[in-house]
Amino acid sequence: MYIPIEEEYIVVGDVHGCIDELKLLLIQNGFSINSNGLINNSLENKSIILLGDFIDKASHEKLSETINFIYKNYYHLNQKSKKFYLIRGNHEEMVYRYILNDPTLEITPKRLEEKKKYYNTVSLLEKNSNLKSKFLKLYKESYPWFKYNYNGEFSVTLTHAPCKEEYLAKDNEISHQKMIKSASRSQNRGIKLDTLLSYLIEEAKDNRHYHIFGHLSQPNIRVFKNKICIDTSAIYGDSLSCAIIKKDKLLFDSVKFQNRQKSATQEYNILFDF
Ligand SMILES: [Mn+2]
Repeated sequence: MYIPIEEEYIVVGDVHGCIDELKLLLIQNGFSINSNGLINNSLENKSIILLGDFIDKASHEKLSETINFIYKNYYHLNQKSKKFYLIRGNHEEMVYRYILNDPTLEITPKRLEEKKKYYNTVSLLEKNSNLKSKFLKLYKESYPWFKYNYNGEFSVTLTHAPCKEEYLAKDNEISHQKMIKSASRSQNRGIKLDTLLSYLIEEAKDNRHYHIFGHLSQPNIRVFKNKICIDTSAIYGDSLSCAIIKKDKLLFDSVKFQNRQKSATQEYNILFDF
């Protein structure tokens, strides 16, 4: 879906329940948040885009706060014109399938273990129907890609996961799946990301038609030519990052993990590690 080029965008990487960091990042970028948790929309030409995976991994308390904050502000900011966009991540998709008992999701002992281990939002939504209906509404508002097409020299395509160019910004079921989720690292342990996702390096170009994605939980923003990963592992105790798109400029900003909840742990598999 193409987004208006008259707007300035703040594109935030994988939030995973890091609500304190999300608020701080927005404030750091000129937004204010009132005592009711509403984002001030006097910044008329600034829009917010979340790059997907705003749920899971965090505590139930922080996940509730995150869903409530996004829900409230999604409808608040989009009253007159669209100012808040949601990209669909693999975590939103899996949680959606679990809570709607998707018949194509075979429930095996392994699945039940994964549900507990990776998708802890499911048990939260199962016990809170109000939060569940908010999540479902947000899920239906989310989309696999947005594209900012400034001119022939500069564009930015946004997806949750990296994908091959043949799938990028395409509207068919396979392309949507590819933009939501890339090859699983948990099922390819020991393989370097640069091997697993070698197409990213092969397809990268020295031009200003950028592809920005999250999903790969990196220690910092990773850039190779026009391919950029902005998932900087907030819930793993690193930072929450954003890209700022303003006319034909691309900038970045981050806030550190605030230690207001327990961080998750992971072993880094670094992208563009050469
Ligand atoms: Mn993801």
